[in-house]
Amino acid sequence: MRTVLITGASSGIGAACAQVLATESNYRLLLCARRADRLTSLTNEIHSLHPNVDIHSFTLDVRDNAEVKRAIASLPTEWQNIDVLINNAGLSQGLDALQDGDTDDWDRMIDTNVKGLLYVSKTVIPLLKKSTRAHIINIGSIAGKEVYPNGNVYCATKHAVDALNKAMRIDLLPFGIKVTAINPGMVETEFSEVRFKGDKERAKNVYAGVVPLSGLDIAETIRYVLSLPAHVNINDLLIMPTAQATGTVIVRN
Ligand code: NDP
Ligand code: 8X3
Repeated sequence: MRTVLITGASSGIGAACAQVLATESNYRLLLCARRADRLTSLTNEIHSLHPNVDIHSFTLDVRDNAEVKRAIASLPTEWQNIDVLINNAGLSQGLDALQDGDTDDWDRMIDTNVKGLLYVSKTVIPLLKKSTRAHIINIGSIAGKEVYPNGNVYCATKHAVDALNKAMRIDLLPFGIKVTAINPGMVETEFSEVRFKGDKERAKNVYAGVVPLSGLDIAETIRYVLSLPAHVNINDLLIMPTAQATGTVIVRN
């Protein structure tokens, strides 16, 4: 049995990871995000399909280092044996040229995507070191592989995730902890609604005329990555909708 901690489990890719891993008999799920009501309904939904899956959820804002430390330290003893960390919590805010950007948006992205990922990793690594099948999955992005117009700070945060993934792979090697980056292209989740601050019409247009990836597509990939034998690790994986070649080269019907 492996215990998986998923950050940002209340929506999109994180919630899909919980749903997919719940279909296997060898995972216990530790789910966190800021929205408690979402975590409760996800837990109920999973339990209605898979009543035997062990789930523990807790609220967490990954930007708050003290809260991260407190939340992990106060997990019930039986949930302290974490084997897998999925660093998924993240967001984009705005899509403006750098010179027009909102510095509060920059802070939110850097604090969540970079500093939050670091705080959670630093706190959980001592627990992972005790596991014989430890694995960190970092959710990067195509935005961590290239820069697209107006993507500036979001792209910078995902380039940082790319660098941190490589750094973890090196620094955690002596402990046998696997480290994998999953870098998706366009995935239809609440991501664009968050980026455009609730403008549903603008968010919907991002996916107009294409079949984007779904959270489940990414979760199925993660299920595969986690299922590989102990001696095999996927370091870095770029996964795109068939209709998308790069961040901006997209064929729309
Ligand atoms: P969603 O907006 O659907 O989900 C984002 C999740 O992150 C939510 O569960 C949210 O929970 C959580 N989150 C945001 N801020 C915080 C915080 N401060 N503390 C804790 N949790 C937080 O988007 P996605 O599922 O698409 O995004 C998941 C990851 O995938 C992100 O890292 C994103 O950058 C990345 N990604 C997304 C792509 C896409 O096209 N959708 C493509 C490539 C990468 P809550 O609000 O309840 O805290
Ligand atoms: C999310 C995908 O293309 O908006 O990381 O950067 S994109």
